[in-house]
Amino acid sequence: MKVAVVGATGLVGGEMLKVLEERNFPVTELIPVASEKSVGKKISWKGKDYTVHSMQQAIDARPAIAVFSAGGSTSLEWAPKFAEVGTTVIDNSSAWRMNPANKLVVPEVNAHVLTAEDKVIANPNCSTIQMVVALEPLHKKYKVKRIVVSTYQSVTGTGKNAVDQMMNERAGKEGQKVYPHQIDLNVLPHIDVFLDNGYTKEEMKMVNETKKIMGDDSIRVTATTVRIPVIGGHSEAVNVEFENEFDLEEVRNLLEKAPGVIVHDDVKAFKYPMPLLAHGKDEVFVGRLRRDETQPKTLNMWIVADNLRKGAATNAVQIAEYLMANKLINQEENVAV
Ligand code: 11C
Repeated sequence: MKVAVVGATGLVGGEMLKVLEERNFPVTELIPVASEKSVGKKISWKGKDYTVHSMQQAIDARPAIAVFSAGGSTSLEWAPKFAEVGTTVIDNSSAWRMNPANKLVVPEVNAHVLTAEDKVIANPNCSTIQMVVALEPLHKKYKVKRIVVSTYQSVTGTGKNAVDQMMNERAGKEGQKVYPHQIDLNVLPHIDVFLDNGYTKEEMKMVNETKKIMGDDSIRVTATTVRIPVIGGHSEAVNVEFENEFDLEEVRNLLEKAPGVIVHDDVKAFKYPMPLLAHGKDEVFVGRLRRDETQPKTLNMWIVADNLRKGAATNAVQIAEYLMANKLINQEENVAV
């Protein structure tokens, strides 16, 4: 099928192309889309060169699927125009996530909410995705009551310029700054903009998106999101209180059987998830499983995933795979001839 990758020259767009190739997604025609300054340039995919299209050229090609990683305002303007010609948009920005009419999907948790009428589907924030993948199997069994999460997020979540800032600082070079402070050899308790309630937008995404994806407004979430000078993925210390009592061995078994989760937990062998381990992988890694000894029915866990893969590109491609497998997209009329 025809697939448009909007924002193909960005960090997430690049990862999207890799994931489409690795998972052998049945792309008959790739339509890379980028900003006007890149239109007409070539990008290489699966050993072939493809011309970068403008938005309008991509719409005229009527792709079956368009995966967007081009920011909220671009998505607000252009996603509905793709939808009008029958394309299903899977959008990585926050633009549509909390709109009641748009589904917010992590396939391991709530793919079942998707229907053929969903033409603009939202891909959640990376730090939310990895947390809900690990919590869903435990929620089903013990019912999550309250989550206290602190994150340790990779600079790749900000984009290429942030990686450059960190590497320039590391090499003692001058360069463009995207953070208000040095990031290398530092930690910033600040991701996205500050809101009137004193939290950041990233923190409130974790609060609101978690409830929507898990389909349970009663789950209480409080978050502190932190940027650290790391590349491979986001890490999270999660303290989760359940409605019901749990058994630690059973928790481990549930997580071992859960789709998309790898339990990496043997402290005697210094085995715990780290960004270096998760980098380039599609799974969510879980470790440091232990009881909170200060409160009943409460578990501490450490969750790590590659934010550009499961946190963005992989999740979007998995949504596309689900739509395809369940015949929820216009595959026939858009097939290239
Ligand atoms: C970060 N989580 O690490 C952000 C990036 O809403 O999709 C992704 C922002 C979003 O900075």
